Amino acid sequence: MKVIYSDIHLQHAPEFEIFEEEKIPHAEKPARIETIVNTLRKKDFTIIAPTSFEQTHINEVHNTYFVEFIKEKSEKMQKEQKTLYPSYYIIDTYTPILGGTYPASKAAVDVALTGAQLIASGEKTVYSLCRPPGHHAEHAKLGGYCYFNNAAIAANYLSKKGKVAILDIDFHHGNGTQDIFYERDDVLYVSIHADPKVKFPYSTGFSEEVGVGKGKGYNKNYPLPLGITDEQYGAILKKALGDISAFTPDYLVISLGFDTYEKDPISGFLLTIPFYQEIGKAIQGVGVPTLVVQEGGYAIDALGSMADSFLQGLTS
Ligand code: SP5
Ligand code: ZN
Repeated sequence: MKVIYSDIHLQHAPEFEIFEEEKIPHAEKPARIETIVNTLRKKDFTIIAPTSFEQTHINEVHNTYFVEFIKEKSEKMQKEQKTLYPSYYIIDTYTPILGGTYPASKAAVDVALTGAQLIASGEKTVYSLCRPPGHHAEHAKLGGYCYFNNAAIAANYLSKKGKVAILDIDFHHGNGTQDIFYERDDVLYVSIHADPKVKFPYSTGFSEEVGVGKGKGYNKNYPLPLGITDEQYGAILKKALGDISAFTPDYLVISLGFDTYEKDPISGFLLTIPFYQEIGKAIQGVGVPTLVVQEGGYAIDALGSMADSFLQGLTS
């Protein structure tokens, strides 16, 4: 199985996020992806560098001025060797722009699109090791450690070749992906996540959000209370995969977060490492070509084992 990885992500290394005026160490660290790729290198995976795609793929999903904003602010920070905590085009105070942010975010999009291209040309499963993550990035807003929405850009690319379902199993609701596809019926978005009443992104991810216009019925949220166990999660995953099968997609995009893990430092579910294999197996059971896009997951020491467990299930 092919794994797409670019070391350009290392250029984006924010030191702090701001939580209610307090500067705290940034959870979204370069070591996250390094530990996963190093684990997979020791196993039977082919690690491939991405090819560079035109920026038009980003502009089909994001507002042009927003894309320019990230690029220009990042170039400015590169020159001044500073960090910007933006005041607009943003939903929170966790997502600073640094000199390396644009190159890393563009490379993450290339990692996702290279995976999508392989899936479109007949590959059954591909794992795109994107960093920074993407699912909180909306049409014209960054946030939640996300700049460009890698999974949404890949799904939009695949939507030109067939029907696409996105399953988002990050701990947090993918407000960005929901926003981007909310009025579309050719891309189904299904998300399992923590109750937004208690966890980020707070303002979206409720079950009443079902899409609008012709997109009505093509957005499905499963918000769950904190403390969810493997067994409880498995039951909800089965329902979510049922929604996806009923849609009869040609392609499946997984927004994969490992922040559902019991020891994740910022989250609150109780999933165990062996259970990721069961998740992979259940997804494999849908029988649709699948692009896996990395999102969150912050328990750095366990990320390699989680990825290994998940991929064993996915390729079983
Ligand atoms: C991609 C992804 O998983 N983004 C998640 C962003 C959520 N960030 C939440 C940060 C919460 C910080 N909590 C600090 C509590 C201090 N008392
Ligand atoms: Zn998350």
